Amino acid sequence: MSQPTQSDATTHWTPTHGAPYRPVPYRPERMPAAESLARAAELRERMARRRTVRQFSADPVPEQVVRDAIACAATAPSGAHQQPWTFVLVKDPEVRRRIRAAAEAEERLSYEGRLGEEWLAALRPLGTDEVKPHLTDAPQLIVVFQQRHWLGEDGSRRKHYYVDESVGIAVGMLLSALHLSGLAALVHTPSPMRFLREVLGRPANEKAFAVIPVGYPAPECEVPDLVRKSLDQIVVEI
Ligand code: IYR
Repeated sequence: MSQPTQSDATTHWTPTHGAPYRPVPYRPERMPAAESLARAAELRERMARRRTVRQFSADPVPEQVVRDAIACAATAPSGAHQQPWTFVLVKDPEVRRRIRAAAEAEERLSYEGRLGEEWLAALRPLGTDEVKPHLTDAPQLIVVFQQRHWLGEDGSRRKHYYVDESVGIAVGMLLSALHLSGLAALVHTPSPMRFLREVLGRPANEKAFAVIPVGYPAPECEVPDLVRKSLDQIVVEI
């Protein structure tokens, strides 16, 4: 089959190579149980060391690590394999200043009362506030958009399914990939996020999902002393 051209890809994109169902064999080599156990234990330990970071060093990170992490995220399962996500890597310092100014303006209203007392009380032990230096200071900034529906270059629309779930899974995989590659990140959700589509010039079918600064923790970085729930508290075996 010939490769689709760019224009085919944007106007006639399909999640497989076209209907009807045409399965291909999948025969990954089975991992011996002992190796699975060892890997799982090691992974559990490494993942437990991931922390959300709000104070970043200005040191640059290898950009290919970020690209590879995004490529990992993009292997996520998605509703009808529609891959309803766009990852915008924001490098332009002026654009980042605009994002920070707009986010801090919204956050100020939120922290000054818009969130409500119950929500503000829930955040207090985490020490968050409306000042968001990471938006300009972290060496990399990824803005993740959900494609609420498909929009072809010719204006054609198609429904997307399970968009929240799909993009949530992809962002989880992105955070894991970044962490396991040695980088720190933060999932920041300025609210409301409408301004991001405008500032980043994204099309009408896209809705911002999260802003993710990426880098190394600053030497003076501190994090809240969090308690993670034990497996007993979160796993039910029936
Ligand atoms: N979006 C705000 C508030 C905030 C909300 C939750 I829920 C958090 O877990 C953390 C922060 C902010 O980014 O500060």
